[in-house]
Amino acid sequence: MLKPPKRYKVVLLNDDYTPMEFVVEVLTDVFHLPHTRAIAIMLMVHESGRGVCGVFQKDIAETKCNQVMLRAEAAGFPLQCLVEEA
Ligand code: NFA
Repeated sequence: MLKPPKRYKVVLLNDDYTPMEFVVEVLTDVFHLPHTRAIAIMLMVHESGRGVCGVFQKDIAETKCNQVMLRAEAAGFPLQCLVEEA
């Protein structure tokens, strides 16, 4: 029997240095979220310390997580994200 693939959350972590606008831009670009949704997730991460950007199959979750980290690193911000089993 074919079993459904496991699902993985991409979790964004808060920090004190990454600008809010940069986080919103990354969320809209990498996760193709509408601007309002990206703002809501950014604020949730800012206020609670972490937030889920989306749930995907493993390879897609890892690719998106890498894209977030690469963009943050290229811009010189300490934004972090991680993948965990949903
Ligand atoms: N806490 C950051 C600030 O005050 C904003 C931020 C939100 C950073 C979500 C990382 C994730 N500039």
